[in-house]
Amino acid sequence: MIVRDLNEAKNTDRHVFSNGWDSVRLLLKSDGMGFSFHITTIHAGAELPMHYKNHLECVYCVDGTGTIEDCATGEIHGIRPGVVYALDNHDKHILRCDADKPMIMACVFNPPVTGNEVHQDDGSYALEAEQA
Ligand code: 9YT
Repeated sequence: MIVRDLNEAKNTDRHVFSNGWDSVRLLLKSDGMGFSFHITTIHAGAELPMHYKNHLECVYCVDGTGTIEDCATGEIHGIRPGVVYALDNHDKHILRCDADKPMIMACVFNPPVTGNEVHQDDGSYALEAEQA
């Protein structure tokens, strides 16, 4: 059994920081679950274009508000606590966080991330095999 505490994982090597977001990877590929599980904070006012070509991702909003734009259709969906979105078609999207406070998101990735991924220019994470 694996038991971890978000507050203890903060500011360790499980906690990655990037432009407009930071993420605590509570479960990684090395944990052997077949998926990874992250608690991601989207910073207030952030606008994040993303395209996970190599991964499926599901995201549940725990706190904060914003929108997700489906780049294929132009459709914009409200994000608020209780809303989940699943990128079942590797959907290219833009996540926007309202300016007043951050969004706290629980994210699952399949296949699991290893912990070292950074966004590539096209908004994706490389598959492990593709990484140098
Ligand atoms: C909501 C969102 O941005 N999910 C992506 C996960 C996060 N960027 C991470 O942990 O890499």
